[in-house]
Amino acid sequence: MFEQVKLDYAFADLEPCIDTLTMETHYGKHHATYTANLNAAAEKAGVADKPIEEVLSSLDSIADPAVRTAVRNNGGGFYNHNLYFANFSPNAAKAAEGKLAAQIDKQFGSLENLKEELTKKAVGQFGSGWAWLSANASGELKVSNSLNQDNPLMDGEGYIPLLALDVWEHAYYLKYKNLRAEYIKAYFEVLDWKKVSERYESLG
Ligand code: MN3
Repeated sequence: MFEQVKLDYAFADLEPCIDTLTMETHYGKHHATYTANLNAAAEKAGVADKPIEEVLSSLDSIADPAVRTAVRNNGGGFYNHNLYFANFSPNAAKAAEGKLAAQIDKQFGSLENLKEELTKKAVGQFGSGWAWLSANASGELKVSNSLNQDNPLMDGEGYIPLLALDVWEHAYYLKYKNLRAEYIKAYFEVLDWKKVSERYESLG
């Protein structure tokens, strides 16, 4: 049984950056639906007892194409949103810490440069999708984007997501309408770099 991440903040706590109605709809409806649909599809695929990371890294092992697509879309939707919501905080740390801070400086020069790269990928994602910061087993960072509910686990390159930036319209349309770039700025106001830094350390 796959379960939605429990939030350590209330829906209203991310105001005004992420509004309450969007949180209620996004977590309570969209994410809940992906999770329910994943549980049904994973049962059919015989992967309900596996860790989600393993399921998404080995989609080719699901023989039935329709079931495989259902696991890909809903499993992605489940995993991606768990990471997206878990990384928010009303008291978000605005700077990376420890090993992650050092690696960001090494590869990108500064956190501001990294945020610019992420913003470019997020703004440039045509249609629905995500922007990502991921790390591989050597600790190297990578910025990327993906279509629909796909994520770096599905690429088979050994990168594990640290940060997930949802650019589906449902993530921002109620408040920001067509202004995706405004939403992305607001996203960074409530993205907790302490949580992202801890996640990086936990992988290493
Ligand atoms: Mn979403």
